[in-house]
Amino acid sequence: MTEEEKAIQFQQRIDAGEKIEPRDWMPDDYKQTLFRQISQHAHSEIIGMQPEGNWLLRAPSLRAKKILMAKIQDEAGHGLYLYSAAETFGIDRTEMIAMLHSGKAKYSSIFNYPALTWADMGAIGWLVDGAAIVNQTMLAKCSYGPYARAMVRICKEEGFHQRQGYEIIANMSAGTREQKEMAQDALNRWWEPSLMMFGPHDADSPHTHNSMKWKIKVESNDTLRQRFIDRTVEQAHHIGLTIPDKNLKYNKETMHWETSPINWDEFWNVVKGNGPCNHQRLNHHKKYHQEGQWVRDCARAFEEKLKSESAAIKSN
Ligand code: FAQ
Repeated sequence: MTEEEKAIQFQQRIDAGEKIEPRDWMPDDYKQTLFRQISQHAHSEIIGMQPEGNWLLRAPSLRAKKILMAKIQDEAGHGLYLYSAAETFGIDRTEMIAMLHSGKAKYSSIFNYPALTWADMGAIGWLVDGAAIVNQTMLAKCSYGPYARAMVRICKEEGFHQRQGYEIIANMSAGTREQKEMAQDALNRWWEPSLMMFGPHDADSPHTHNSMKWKIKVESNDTLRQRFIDRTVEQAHHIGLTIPDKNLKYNKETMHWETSPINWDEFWNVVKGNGPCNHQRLNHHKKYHQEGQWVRDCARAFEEKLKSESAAIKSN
């Protein structure tokens, strides 16, 4: 088959809803788009452990600490599934981490904001994991098999993450005046950055057209953002919190909540590396990656030892 015929057949498989697997033929652009997105997603899960890790030793009860610990460990697991899915393109994790450290690979803008109080643990679970679920439930239908399968598993855990965050915020909202103020303050600070997680508007998103044609994304950035807004506004009202947007209004005709324009200058500034915590997050990752070198060396030496022992057994 010519390259052109292969491309036509590939698109027919996508249109028919078939999954593409690592050994199947696929266009280079499809590969590159997926590799960029999956590796960025993996880095986000790992860098995303930092804002919550910061609060582990200050959790207000043993129960809260155990839940937070389990959640952070889940995020590490998500990173591992996603690095494995990205490795199906023949680039190993060492290279992906080098790309993160050099600034060639991004991670989600949301993790460049500081977690200032315990209420932020609630806001991260409720809003950040809440946004992640909306996005990832869609990605579970993605055309690339390894990514779609990783997403199914991840979404199950994200459901628990969102609920534990909402529980923290709901309890604080129903608590003392100071606790309610902390919950409101966390919502004020995390609301707009959470809306930015979905990426630029569809009209300004360079990748959406091809990603939707290839069913990497089956819904657009704006559609998903609106779904998140509609869900979250109701959840905030239910526990007596106010969405920090003076232009928020319900449109009875469209049956959607309308919000103020998003500050895209801030978004691009954060994406370009100038957010409040970009340097801190990346330096932290570099430091502990370097300090963990001996663990990787031991694991590699052990693997070599096993290989040579099994070769010796086979030759006897
Ligand atoms: N941050 O054309 P589009 C989580 C970039 S996991 C930084 O719309 P696309 C769990 C984009 O890369 C959160 N960069 O791009 C958790 C592109 O840059 P490039 C992570 C962003 O890919 C919770 C350019 O802008 N989730 O939260 C962002 O079609 C708590 C143009 O954008 C995922 O990664 C952003 N927010 O759509 C963990 C989900 N948005 O390469 C720990 C998978 C856009 O041209 C604690 N990713 N950019 O230079 C996706 O679904 C997509 O990649 C989008 C962007 C929707 C993020």
